[in-house]
Amino acid sequence: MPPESEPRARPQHLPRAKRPTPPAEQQLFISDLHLAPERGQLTALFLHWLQARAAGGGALYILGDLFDAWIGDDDPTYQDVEAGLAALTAGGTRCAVMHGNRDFLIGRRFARRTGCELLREPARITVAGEPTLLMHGDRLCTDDRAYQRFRRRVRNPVVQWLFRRQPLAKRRHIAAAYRQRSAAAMAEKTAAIMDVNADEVQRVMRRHGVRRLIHGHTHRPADHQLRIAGAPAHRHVLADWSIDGGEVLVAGDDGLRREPVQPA
Ligand code: LP5
Ligand code: MN
Repeated sequence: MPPESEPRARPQHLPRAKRPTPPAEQQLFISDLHLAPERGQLTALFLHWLQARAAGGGALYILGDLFDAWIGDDDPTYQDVEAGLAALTAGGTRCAVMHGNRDFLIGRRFARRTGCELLREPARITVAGEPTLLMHGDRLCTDDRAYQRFRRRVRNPVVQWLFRRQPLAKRRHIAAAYRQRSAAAMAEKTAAIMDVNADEVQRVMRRHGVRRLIHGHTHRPADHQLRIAGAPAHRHVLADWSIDGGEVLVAGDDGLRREPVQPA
């Protein structure tokens, strides 16, 4: 579901943002920005938001698909984004990045350059005083058998090793071919198949002993109430971003709330 392309913007020319910074204990959760070189306005929106809202303390959790396609840490395409993240972490905000189904090749060199921590999925952390599980969300879509087969294939370390050995141009070409095949396959799938499987959600939450789950991937932002072993539980689905804006899930002293991200 990529947003339409648009002229390239130059984020480094943005006016300096004011900094009404969050208190240190706030945790910010985002996912599915799908940043791409042809979507410069979206990159500009994100970089501005990093300075104006995320900076100054607390923790930012990026739960997958920050990038539309990550083909290796040696790709210079996203240097502007890396610089923005490096400035954020240098300023004292912690930033954790989880792999999504588009950027699972993000590696240690990216982490070193940006000061971000790579967060293994699923990650169990404390949010608003409660044990909470963080995931990208694609693993929960177990009804989408064709995708799960594709996932096993591209997560295979040997396949990844072979892919990384290819020149950048060839990797770009392969990623574009995957995208094209995937878009064609998705056009044939029902919305229900591409959503999370309710039994899998229950199984994962029980296994990790949590009653709160935060994930992205499905682009269906909502706060779901469910019951686990008879007790109330919550599944928070993060929103995807576009040039028209985005959304952040904010956890602070007052619990969880959604905050819009609007273009200037
Ligand atoms: O992300 P989204 O929402 O668009 O779609 C996903 C699923 N699609 C994917 C595929 C990615 O979009 C491809 C981009 C990868 C970029 C990274 C490059 C690094 C490659 C490294 C290799 C080691 O994840 C989609 C789900 C959907 O979410 C909802 O959950 O349905 O899954 C599919 O559509 C998969 C298809 O069902 C099967 C695709 C078969 C592709 C076959 C490969 C063709 C070989 C081409 C040759 C070179
Ligand atoms: Mn995804």
